[in-house]
Amino acid sequence: MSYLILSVLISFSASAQKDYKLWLQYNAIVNSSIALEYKNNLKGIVVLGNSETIKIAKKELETGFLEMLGNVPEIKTALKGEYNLIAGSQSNLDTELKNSLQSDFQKLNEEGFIIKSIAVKNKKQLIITGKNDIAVLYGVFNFLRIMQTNKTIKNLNIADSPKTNIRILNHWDNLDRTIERGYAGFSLWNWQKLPDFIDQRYIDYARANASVGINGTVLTNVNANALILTPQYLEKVEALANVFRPYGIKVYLTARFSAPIEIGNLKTADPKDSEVIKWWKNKASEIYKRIPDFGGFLVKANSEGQPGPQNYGRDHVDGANMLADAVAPFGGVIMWRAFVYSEHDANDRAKQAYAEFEPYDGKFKENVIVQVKNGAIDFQPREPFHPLFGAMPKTPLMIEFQITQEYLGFSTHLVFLPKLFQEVLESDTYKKGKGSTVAKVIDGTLHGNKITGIAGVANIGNDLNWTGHPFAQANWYGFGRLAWNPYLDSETIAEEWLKCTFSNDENFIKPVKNMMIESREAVVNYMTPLGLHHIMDTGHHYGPGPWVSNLSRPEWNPTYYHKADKNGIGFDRSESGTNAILQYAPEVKAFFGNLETCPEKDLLWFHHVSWDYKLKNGETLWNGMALKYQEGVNQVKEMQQVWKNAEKYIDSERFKEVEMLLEIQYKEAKWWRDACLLYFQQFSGKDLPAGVEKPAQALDYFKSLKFPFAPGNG
Ligand code: GCW
Repeated sequence: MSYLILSVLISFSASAQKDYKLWLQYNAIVNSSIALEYKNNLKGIVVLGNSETIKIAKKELETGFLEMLGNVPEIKTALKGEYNLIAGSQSNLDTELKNSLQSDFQKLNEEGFIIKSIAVKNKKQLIITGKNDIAVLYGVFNFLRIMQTNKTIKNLNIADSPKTNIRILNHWDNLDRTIERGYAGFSLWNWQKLPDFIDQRYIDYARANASVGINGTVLTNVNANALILTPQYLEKVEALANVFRPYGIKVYLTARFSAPIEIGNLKTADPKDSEVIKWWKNKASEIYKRIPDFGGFLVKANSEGQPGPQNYGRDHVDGANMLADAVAPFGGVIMWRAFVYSEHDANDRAKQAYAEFEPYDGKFKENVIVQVKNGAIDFQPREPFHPLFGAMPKTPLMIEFQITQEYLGFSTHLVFLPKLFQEVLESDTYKKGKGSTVAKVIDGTLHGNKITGIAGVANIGNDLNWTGHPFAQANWYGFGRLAWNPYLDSETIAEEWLKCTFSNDENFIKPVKNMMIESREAVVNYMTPLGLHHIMDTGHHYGPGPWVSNLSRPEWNPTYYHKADKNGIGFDRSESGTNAILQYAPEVKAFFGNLETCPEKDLLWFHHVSWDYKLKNGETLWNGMALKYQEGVNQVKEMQQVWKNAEKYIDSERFKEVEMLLEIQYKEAKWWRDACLLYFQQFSGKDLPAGVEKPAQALDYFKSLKFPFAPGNG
């Protein structure tokens, strides 16, 4: 092999490995004083216990030290001398250590950890502990993050517990390995080779999740296939569960409501039918025999054509409670989705989930948690928070975010989603007075719920870099961090991620972090500014399609959402319109309902206003909207510049990937701007204001674009 080919191959694989390694790069620490501090203060490692989980923790520490500092401290089997890193769970600590940490342990829940500099018999040590081995593993990953971000370890005193119980990825993965709304290749789950072939990817996936505290995974699409519940598949699920278990990750499945008919030979799936009840009970015990820590079921029922209890004249409570009874003896939960709307309901789609679910408050069994999307329509670049948050005080609600970018440019556009997630989590529902934030609803503190959770629709596939776009890894990472602590600031998350993924160099971090933070507003600006929503093209949802009006269901048409006409644009959800604002607390209703107080970022979500409506900056709505579209385009251009300047700080492969993707994003931002403005201009009848570039093509051109094989669209 020639030298050239060889070196190309080597550099390719080295670089591809970087992409694959996500935020666990463990780059050598270049700051010599920090490196020295670690070396001087950590001369030995004592790992207590010998479970699979503890072995993983130990290996992780060894890898981390070796890669970041060039060598591993002495591995000791018992505590001797000083400057040791001790890692082990409470029950494995000696009495003296246990006693000295008593008050710290009191602060922890089952999954929380302590990282603390302590003195034992006057000897300095650093301890990582928790109530069980999984908690220790979380502590180890946290410690390695401290190392990766080059923080000092002088006087560490951390006691950190996750604020939610169920921190879960929802994979919309089909059994044929296609992924609904997946843009990073095919499903990781190789059903054909399971259970005997364990792909290294499963292990790496579990490790990555554990490193950010994710503790659950729903393997299958909510548009469910009953076959996953047959023995043939359960055997495969069991194999995955065995891989994930030592990483603290529970497996869940989607339950197709009609499964008793499809795979159980019953005539009905009526949740009140005794045969059906028995079938699910047996199915649950069959699953738990294989997977004793099986998490439970996620169910999409009577939504977008999925079967459900309503097919038998029953309601969501009947359906959820029947399944809840089946898994309750084994400690399982039912995550029942509130994503419902009907084409037979002339009501504003944004009102339907609340209208249907709010009356069910207090009626679900204890082990049911209702899963509610962050907004009332569908994972748009921006939506006001879902009115169900805070409205069901007697029912645990979990939030569902979409990490995969169905409506935000697939895996082609760089959009840092934790900024979006944070905006929702911080929103104040006012349901129990000021400060009743969505975060407090879902972490259970507002209403004192026992089960709590956050779900994220995964953006992971079998692409080399897992998520299609190198920066989409940050959305997986950030989701995990916010699931652990919904009060984290997205800037903190961006900074951590950048340091762990690329470099600690401040000259790199500062501008690139700003770029990430800005990226969310950029996508809103060039797709759906000022509260516009759901104007994406049909079916695949890629690119603009504000003109689409021919779909069978009215609420699938973009024209339903923007309601542009000669007089103006926007969906009137105020008192003069559908009065959807009535579903919010009075303070919020007043705030959104009044043009004076409604934030302009939500304006067209709640109001239909004239093209001449005066915005706060003095511009007319038409001019302001056009300028927003232009601003979005300009922001992407700036992102490109920031990235160019970052070239010298990182490897060339990831630099190039992102550079090419940003070029596409820039092209497509212009596409969005031009297509939307040309279309809306037909109604406004006004010229584009100064500062907005003239469209390069006519409207018909944009309308003619078709994407027959767009990914993720079934
Ligand atoms: O946003 C819509 C998507 C569907 C998805 C559905 C849901 C899994 O377009 O692809 O189906 O939401 O969340 O159930």
